[in-house]
Amino acid sequence: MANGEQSHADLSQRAAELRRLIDHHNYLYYVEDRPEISDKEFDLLLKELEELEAAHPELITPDSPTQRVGGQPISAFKTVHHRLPMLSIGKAFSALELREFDTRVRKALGKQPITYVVELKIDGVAVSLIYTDGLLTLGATRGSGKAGDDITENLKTVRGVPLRLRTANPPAHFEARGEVYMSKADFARLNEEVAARGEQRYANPRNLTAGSLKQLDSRITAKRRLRLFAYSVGYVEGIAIQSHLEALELLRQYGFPVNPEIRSFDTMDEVIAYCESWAEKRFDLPYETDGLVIKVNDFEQQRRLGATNKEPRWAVAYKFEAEQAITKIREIQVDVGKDGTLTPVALFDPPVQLCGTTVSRATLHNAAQIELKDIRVGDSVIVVKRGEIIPYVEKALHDAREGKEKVFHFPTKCPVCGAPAVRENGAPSPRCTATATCPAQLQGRIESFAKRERMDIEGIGEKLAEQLVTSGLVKTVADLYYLKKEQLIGLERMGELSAQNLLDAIEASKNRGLARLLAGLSIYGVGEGMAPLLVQEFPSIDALMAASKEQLAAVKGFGPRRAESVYNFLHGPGQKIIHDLCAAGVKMTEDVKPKVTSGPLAGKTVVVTGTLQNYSRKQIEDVIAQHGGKATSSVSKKTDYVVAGDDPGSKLDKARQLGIKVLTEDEFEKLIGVR
Ligand code: 3BD
Repeated sequence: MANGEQSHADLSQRAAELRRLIDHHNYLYYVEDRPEISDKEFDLLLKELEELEAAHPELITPDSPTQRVGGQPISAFKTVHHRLPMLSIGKAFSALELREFDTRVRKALGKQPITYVVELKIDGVAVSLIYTDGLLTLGATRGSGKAGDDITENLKTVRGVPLRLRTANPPAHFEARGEVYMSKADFARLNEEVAARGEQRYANPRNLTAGSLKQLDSRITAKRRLRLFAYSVGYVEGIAIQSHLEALELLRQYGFPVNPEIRSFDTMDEVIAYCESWAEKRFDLPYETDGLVIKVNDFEQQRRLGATNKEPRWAVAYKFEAEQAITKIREIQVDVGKDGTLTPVALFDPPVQLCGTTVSRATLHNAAQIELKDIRVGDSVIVVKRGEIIPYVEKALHDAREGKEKVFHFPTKCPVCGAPAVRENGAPSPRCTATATCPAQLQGRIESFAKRERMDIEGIGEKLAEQLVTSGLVKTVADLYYLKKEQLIGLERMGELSAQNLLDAIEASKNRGLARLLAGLSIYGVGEGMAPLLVQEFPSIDALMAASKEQLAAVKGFGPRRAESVYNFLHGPGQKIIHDLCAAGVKMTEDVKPKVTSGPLAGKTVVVTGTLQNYSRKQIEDVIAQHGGKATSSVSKKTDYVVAGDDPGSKLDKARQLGIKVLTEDEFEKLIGVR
């Protein structure tokens, strides 16, 4: 071999060594918080690996630390549906409310001992990280909790996010959940840079974190020095975890940064003392927190407590005191919503700082509230904000009046279209009567139609909805489906490519099904909650049009008012809209699954554990449902069958303990008659 030249095997070994060293030092820095080498030495290792891989691209591995910063920017984020919803958390604003939580928990669990785990609530952005056979394969935002954006490339740039789990035998599927955040110091430095470029400063680290994760070019995200604290485990296959403390320990072992201030206690008194100990200390932390999260440790207890459709009953977020400020109302502006409701908004002079954000306006809710609180233009007012909750005007300081304050006369005409605004008997605010033509209402309806939970038309937000209305291109939501590329290109800041993307997104929305379509039509009383109930009974638009008011009123959760509203829409202004949507090819039916009430699994609860040969998890759950059964995730006395595949988890042991019938995949198929 020539001088200085190394064999390929040597190079490959060096690359592996460098990867190991870099991962190790990353781990020491971001997880253990005790670096052993300087940033400079670290950069040298990274640079050596980069050069080695540049010269020998065949040495690159998907989990190489050089792969954290990806290649080309992408044009849009894909939507990711979370396998298990990312729930939100109920809030407690005082020690009293924490005690009420404790009482509810103890009442539900009987006289069992309870261990609570208490964590700082990091003020960042919640994300999900999915590892397949140990390798990071998907990273997503929490989004609505049901579905978020695929931001894998951006999350790879977050230091401390392991690209591969630190274990020799990783589970087949592992989902970590955590909060991405930015340190106060990094925030201050980046904000300086932003200001130096003449751009608007960010109000707080959370906004800058959220903005960084929304970048389509991960090279920008990489410069933002984002960090992560993992706080729980989502969907996993191939391992059994019994408690939250075990989950945190596992996350730590797998190489995730877990917050060091987490403690556990057996009494609410101790929990409260720990929470209160952070009231002032939190300002000394290197990152921002907005409270603490208290969780029941034991998973079996968590399961028994369960969750509402929004939040688990086994966790609560303790929020630090709300912040207040005094300012003056310079003006009261009136906004018009999608259903025509006029909403008064106070504009403040000067704007005030609350919970790290600048507040220059706040809703006054409705005309009735202004009267009740006797709020006048020019009044000094107390503005309150609690964490992420929208700021509001608590009260006017009547004693501070100087005599120049003016009583606010609510408009009797819509401030946007000039049509009469009428306050019906008992209504808190007037409504604009030009339902079909008022541009503000139309804009609101378009935005609402395009929302992710409804027709999910990417690209239509406040700005574009406004442009579509003011340009006259869209007069009902049905017009969206008749837009032409040339018309769109005429709009401000709309190029050929974005016009095509928009048309593609609109085209793709045609198949969302009747329930989401109905939820998108801004029919009073019909949203995401009610629309599925309606289509369960009337799974096509023809069936719905043929329904009488009485039949509609009989739908679960409906009643005469909602029925009247649906009926009047369908046989009034909705008629043409539906006709146009239909003619454009928008799907007008819903594939509702009929309820199976007979069959070998009718009324039976089935738990699946391990990997099956012929079915994915989703498929087996569907098959169980098709045969009248209910698939659940954990084994209890109520379980009728456990189907065990390869590598079954602790559920199998539990089933045996409880004497529950265990089936092999073959036996299961025989039972349902497919073999
Ligand atoms: C944190 C839900 C549960 C697993 C649901 C109990 C609501 C943001 O440090 N635990 C934490 C933190 C957040 C959490 C849970 N533990 N949920 C947690 C959390 N230590 N910040 N969150 N989230 C995450 C949310 N995000 C945006 C909009 C609405 N809710």
